[in-house]
Amino acid sequence: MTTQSQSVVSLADLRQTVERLAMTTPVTDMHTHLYAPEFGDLLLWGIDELLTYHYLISESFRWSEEEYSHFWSLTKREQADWIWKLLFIDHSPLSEAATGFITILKRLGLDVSSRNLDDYREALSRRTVQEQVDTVMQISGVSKIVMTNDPFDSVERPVWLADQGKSDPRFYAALRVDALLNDWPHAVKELQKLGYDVQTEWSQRTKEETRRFLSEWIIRMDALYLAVSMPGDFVYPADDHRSKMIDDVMVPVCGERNIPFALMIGVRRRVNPSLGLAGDMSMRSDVTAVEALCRRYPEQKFLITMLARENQHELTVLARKFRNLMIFGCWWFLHIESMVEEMTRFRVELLGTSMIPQHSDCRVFEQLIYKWEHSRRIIGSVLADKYEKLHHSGWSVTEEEIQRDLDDMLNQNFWRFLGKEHK
Ligand code: HDL
Ligand code: ZN
Repeated sequence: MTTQSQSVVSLADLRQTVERLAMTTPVTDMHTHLYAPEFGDLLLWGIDELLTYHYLISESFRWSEEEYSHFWSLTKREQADWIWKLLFIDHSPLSEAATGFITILKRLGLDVSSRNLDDYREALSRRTVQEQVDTVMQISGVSKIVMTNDPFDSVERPVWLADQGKSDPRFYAALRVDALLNDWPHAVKELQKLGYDVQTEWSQRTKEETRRFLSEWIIRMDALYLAVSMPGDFVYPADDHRSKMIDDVMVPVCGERNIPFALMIGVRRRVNPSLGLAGDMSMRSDVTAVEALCRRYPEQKFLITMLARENQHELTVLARKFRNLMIFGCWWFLHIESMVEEMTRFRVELLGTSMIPQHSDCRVFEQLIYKWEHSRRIIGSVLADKYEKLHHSGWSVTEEEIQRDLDDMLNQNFWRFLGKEHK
């Protein structure tokens, strides 16, 4: 029952109320590649980092016969100048990532019409990193940021070992361990360097020591979840290393630590090695692997996102079957307006508000501004359609109910899934 203090929203006010709340509800961004300022140079920000985002690098090469090696020999500023000319001056910035850069300039109050890159650089050079972090989080409405944290990263590891990783309460850790699953020989060398008694052979000792590694780092980071990205050829169960690592190590440790296991499935790494990070591709994956995991481990919570558009509807239907499956985000090549619209609409139609519609995947701090503005607008528009349809059937909602639904999708579904509901 709606209480007296909660008046229903009229049809005339419904759309603008939903869209206002969608644009302003604070967000927990549950998967990013951002870092708290305590991580120093790992935190990327500013005009030249924004322009050399790997999405823009790959788009730029479509307009150029430039040797890849020559581009990589340029300074970051020279690379940014090259990308700016190709994607913004010689051709209109119509792609999601290019338009996003313009959205950032606008929302930072810069004179977009000047098209003067040095003016933009100069304006940001007057800010400190702390000021920029605070400004961007305020503009984007992102209140909590989950990082991607890799103990094998030699720059990041010392920050954690010096117990500096958790200084800023707005930033949370996710323990990312792709190599354990996808490059075990390399992982063995790294683990041995860190003092863990592991061998390539899958011995009892190796399992115990790998579990110890994960437990120690989950505790050190206070990691909210364990995360891996998986190639599209991931099958489960299988008589292979990945299934052994998942069954003998990762699921048991997540169970002991009571944290979700996040699998991001569908990448095909380095299809064009000359592009570096920009050279990865998506590929169709096997949703039955997720089904098998959710069924085999009903007490284990799984955060799942998949990279191929072709997998999205089936994954959403699967989420109807398993309450320990929380699907999240429009990942990477799906973080474009047409796919966010398509995926959000059928996710709401199949799951209501019991899913996490978006994460940003940001690598450069100011990207929060466009990735969330563009997504909020679409999420708001989809929800407004659905509330209007309800209204025409006689079910009117209050502003508090709309706010609750948005807070569920943009915050509480994540924290509740972790067993850490935030009020
Ligand atoms: O593996 C991942 O987490 C992906 O998000 C990659 O980092 C990818 O390069 C990316 O930045 N996507 O947005
Ligand atoms: Zn990512």
